[in-house]
Amino acid sequence: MKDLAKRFPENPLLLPKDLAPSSDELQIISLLNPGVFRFQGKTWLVVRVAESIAQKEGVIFFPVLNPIGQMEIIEVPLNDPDLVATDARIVNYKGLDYLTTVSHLRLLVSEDGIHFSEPRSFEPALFGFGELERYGIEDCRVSQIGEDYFLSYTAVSDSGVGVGLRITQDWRHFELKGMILPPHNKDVAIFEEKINGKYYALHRPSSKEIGGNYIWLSQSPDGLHWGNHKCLVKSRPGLWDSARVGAGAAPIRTSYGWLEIYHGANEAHQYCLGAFLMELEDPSVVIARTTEPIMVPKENYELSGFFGYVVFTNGHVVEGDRLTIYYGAADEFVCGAYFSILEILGTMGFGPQVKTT
Ligand code: MAN
Repeated sequence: MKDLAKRFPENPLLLPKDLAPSSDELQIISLLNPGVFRFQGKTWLVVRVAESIAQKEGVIFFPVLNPIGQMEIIEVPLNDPDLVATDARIVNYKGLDYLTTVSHLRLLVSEDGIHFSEPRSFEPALFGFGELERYGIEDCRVSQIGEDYFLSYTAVSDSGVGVGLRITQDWRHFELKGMILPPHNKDVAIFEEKINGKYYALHRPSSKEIGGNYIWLSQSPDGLHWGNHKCLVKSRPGLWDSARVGAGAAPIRTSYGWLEIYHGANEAHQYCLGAFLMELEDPSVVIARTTEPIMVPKENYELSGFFGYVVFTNGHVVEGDRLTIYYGAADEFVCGAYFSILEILGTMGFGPQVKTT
């Protein structure tokens, strides 16, 4: 298995202790899965900050936002027969699902793409707002279309997991567009250009009975209302992406097609990265897909943490052939890695190194 990623020697770039929690009684459990954008000549991250309350022996606490956006803590004895707590990320109590952490999004800025700090005079944090974001907002993708930055993120509540959208031009004022795709859906990557006058997005609805966790494509006249959905990329039995697949950040335009870096996981919840290529004029046509992953967890900070054996990306910067991805490692740390776009295309049989006779 060939791992094409050149990890930053400075990894992990961000650890939970590097930021202050959003209030005194909370602690940051994880910093992960940043959206990425360029603005005013600098590299910016929209990092997911997952918080909880300090745990004490014999009980489990889980946080939820109340209708006016304040954090409330639910406390349950660990030996309560109505509690099912077998996954670090999610618990079930009296038949209802809860997250063990609540996430908000934090803006960080860097001159060199390696050392990040909180910016002055910008909205530093974005929190869940309203009924459909009571369990927080997560895994934001940032797509720049003209002057507008589209923030598509996972909105979690007791009603389910859907996709929220906010739009900004200046990173100070945000228009809240509400839920653009209802539960169960996440991993929305909006293309940064219109194609034949239409907006396009990759998304990941899930079905518990028939179907699975597949990547879909949809179209929109305005970036808000999405239709003409098509199922594009499925999980593959017996391979590294056998249980779920989901889009990373906005597809990258190359002369061979739209290149998408995606995550895939197997039944043991081990997350790797792969790539696929869509036709430029009609992205509903998938031209190629990597058989092997292009990045596999292997460093200590990817193998153990809040949820080990995870590399997950939803943000990148493209400069010529160099693709810099920022990624969540072990669901706890923010890291960076470089790829050569031509090398990724080469593993799918495209690029200048392919001889045509
Ligand atoms: C999964 C994981 C969690 C996340 C929830 C809700 O369980 O990705 O990290 O909080 O889904 O999106």
